[in-house]
Amino acid sequence: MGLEKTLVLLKPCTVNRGLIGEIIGIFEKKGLRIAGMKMMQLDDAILEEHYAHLVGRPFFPGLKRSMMATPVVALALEGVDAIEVVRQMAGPTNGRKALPGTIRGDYSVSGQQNIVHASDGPETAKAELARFFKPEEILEYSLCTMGSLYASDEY
Ligand code: IDP
Ligand code: MG
Repeated sequence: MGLEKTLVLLKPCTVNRGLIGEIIGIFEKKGLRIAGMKMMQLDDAILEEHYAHLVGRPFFPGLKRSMMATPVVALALEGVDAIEVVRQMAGPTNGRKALPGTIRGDYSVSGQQNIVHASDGPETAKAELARFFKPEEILEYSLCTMGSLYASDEY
């Protein structure tokens, strides 16, 4: 337990479908703090690093194209256990398998065009936040609602 930060990318499918505000709103309503937020155009280099575990896969060129189709919105989200909380909110990779109630389950019918990227563990969260944000772009303010979001011994 403890406050953690995690990286979310709103993918180009989300930008194209006009869902930026709606998806950010889901994270806000959950009670996560937006510590960083920006739009950026991804390129080959950053995607080959970000999806290094998929570079050899046959779908990688298509995945890369889809991730460069428009800018993405990068979010640094903070909360207690935020890495796991956000992964659970995203749901499984394939939107057809993801349960209703998850972001992918509610907004995606695709194994690729699946609305969000979310860091999958503490090491990846750290590396991915550093990949997409300069240190000064992650802002350390505190929400005045903390006492309504958590019990005092939870954070
Ligand atoms: P994750 O996003 O749920 O962590 P990963 O396995 O890390 O899933 O894959 C990264 C992204 O690559 C997925 O979100 C999806 O957009 C894409 N992807 C994964 N597997 C496939 C596939 O079999 N076909 C097409 N795209 C895929
Ligand atoms: Mg992944």
